[in-house]
Formats: sequence, structure tokens, C-alpha cells
Amino acid sequence: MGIFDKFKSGFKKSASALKSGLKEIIIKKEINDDNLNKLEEFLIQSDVGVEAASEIKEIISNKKIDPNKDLSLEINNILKDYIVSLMKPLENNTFFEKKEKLNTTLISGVNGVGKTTTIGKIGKILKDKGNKVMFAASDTFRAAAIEQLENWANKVDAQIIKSSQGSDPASVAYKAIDQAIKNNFNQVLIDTAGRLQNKKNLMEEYKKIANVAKKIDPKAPHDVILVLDATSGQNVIKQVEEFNKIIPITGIIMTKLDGTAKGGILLALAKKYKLPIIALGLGEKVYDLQLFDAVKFADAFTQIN
Ligand SMILES: Nc1nc2c(ncn2[C@@H]2O[C@H](COP(=O)(O)OP(=O)(O)O)[C@@H](O)[C@H]2O)c(=O)[nH]1
Ligand SMILES: [Mg+2]
Repeated sequence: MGIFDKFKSGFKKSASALKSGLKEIIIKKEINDDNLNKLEEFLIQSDVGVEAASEIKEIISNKKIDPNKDLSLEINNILKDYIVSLMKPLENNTFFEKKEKLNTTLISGVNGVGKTTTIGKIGKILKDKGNKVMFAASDTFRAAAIEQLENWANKVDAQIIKSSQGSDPASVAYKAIDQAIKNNFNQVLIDTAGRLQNKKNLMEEYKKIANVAKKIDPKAPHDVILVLDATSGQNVIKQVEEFNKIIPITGIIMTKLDGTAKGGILLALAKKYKLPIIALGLGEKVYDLQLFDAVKFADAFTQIN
């Protein structure tokens, strides 16, 4: 399966929800309030968010569409244009460009969203581009988390700095950056423990990682990537808000877009926050991370066959 096919198949469920919405309009061969409302409903069901859904509805109802044309195609094109114009400015591939100097990235997010897995996948892309990559096992909360990151480090041939379970996450990050500087690494990816955004002490600990990193490199962390799980629905909006308050987020990665009918959440996020979208997770394997491309996303989201 090529990368584009994989991307499309990842969105099959979201796209099929939309397809059912379009069917109503196509059968009736006209765009009236009733079936426009149905389309809006389907968009909301795929987590596009109320704001974007009603905007799309508005655009379609204001367009003079020739009823002799293929309506599903026409509406699909309108939708595609909407998505591309909204999301094209959020593309950011500079993150993956080879860096000349050390770049430190803090990976944050709540429990189980896919942080550790995503670090492994990012590590592979960066390695393939010729970077020297270091992982910092700053999720010291569970022994299994350290082991999981270590497995990824072995798989993608990255270095890892770790400590024992329960040790100070900030000191692991400090050590990793220190070693990276001494040994000419140009990428450090810091794993963190999944924390609930409403647990104050855990959030303090998260903040400390960034503060300690700054002591050794005033510009660190250069990137703060929030990992979000597409299956969490509208909760992701709250997560962005809370995490952004602690340390400003420089980009997001949305995982688990394979196997959900709720891929529209990315649109809702784009509408609400203008945060760069770094990449999308479409599976559990090493190559299942796609750099975000607005046109590909729009195509995959609106595929009707
Ligand atoms: N289907 C799917 N599963 C994923 C994806 N990313 C991560 N996972 C799985 O989600 C689970 C939690 O991932 P993990 O990296 O441990 O999350 P963390 O707690 O945030 O570090 C694991 O079983 C991963 O294999 C993805 O893009 N798609
Ligand atoms: Mg983890």
C-alpha cells in the first residue's frame, strides 16, 4: 500500500459518514434546507465542530449549483476547497528538516494518546533524514514506559537516556540534552508521563522539565508538540487549552486517525486554534506517521468512492 492509499484507508470511516450524508442530497437531486441540515448533522457527527459545519452548510447553500451536474462531486469539491483553505496555512514540515544545531522537542499529552509511539515514529523520520537522534525517557512514572521507549530506540537506532522508575523526569531531560550537546546530536525528543490536565502537581512537574531544559540550553524546548488522540472527540479542544496554558504549544500531532469516524476533529481544531499540524498518526507501526498535508487530508476526508 502506497503512502497515499494508506492515508486514504485511514480515513475510510470518517469519509463514509460523510458519504451517507451526501447520499440524501444526491437522491433528491436538489439542495434544500432539509438535506442541507442532514449534511450538517453528519459533519457534526464526524466531529468537525458546530462552527465549521454551519459554515460549510452556509457556503453550499449560497453557491448556485447546477442540478444537472454530479451533485456529490460538486459538494465534495466545495468541501475540499474549504478544508484546504482552512488547513493549508497550518502545514509545517520544517520540523522534520535536518537541523544544523541541537533541537529539543518536548512531547506532551494525556495518558495513552500515543506519545511514546509517536516519538519512535518521529525518531525514524529524523534518522532517515540524517539527524543524530536522542530520546529522553522522562516518563519515569511506570517502568514499562521506559522499556517501551527503549524498544523504540533500538528499533529506529536512536540513543536513549533513561533512569530508574520514579526518578526525577527533569533530571533525565537535563542529562539527555547535556549528552546531546557533548556528542553533537541535533535532535532530542523528550517523552513525558501522560498527565491529566487538571492534576496540578503533575502539571508542575511537566513545567519543571521545560525549565530545567532551559538551564542547559536557553532556547530549549524548541518545540512543544501536543499529541492528541482523534478518538477522544471534543475533549481534545480542552486538552489544547489546558496544555497551552502551561507551556505554549508549537505544534500538534493527531494520532489514531485510522479506525475512527471522527477524523473531522482536526477541522474543529484548525477552526479554533491556528496551531501548526506537524503530522498524523495512522497506525501503530514505525512508518504510520504522515507529515501533515492539507490537500491529502482534504482528499482523504472527502473521498466518496
Ligand atoms: N491505531 C493506532 N494506535 C496507535 C496510534 N498511536 C499510538 N497507538 C497505540 O496507542 C496505545 C498507547 O500508545 P502510547 O504511545 O503508549 O501512548 P502514551 O501513553 O501517550 O505514551 C498503544 O497501544 C499504541 O500502539 C495510531 O496512530 N493509531
Ligand atoms: Mg508513553
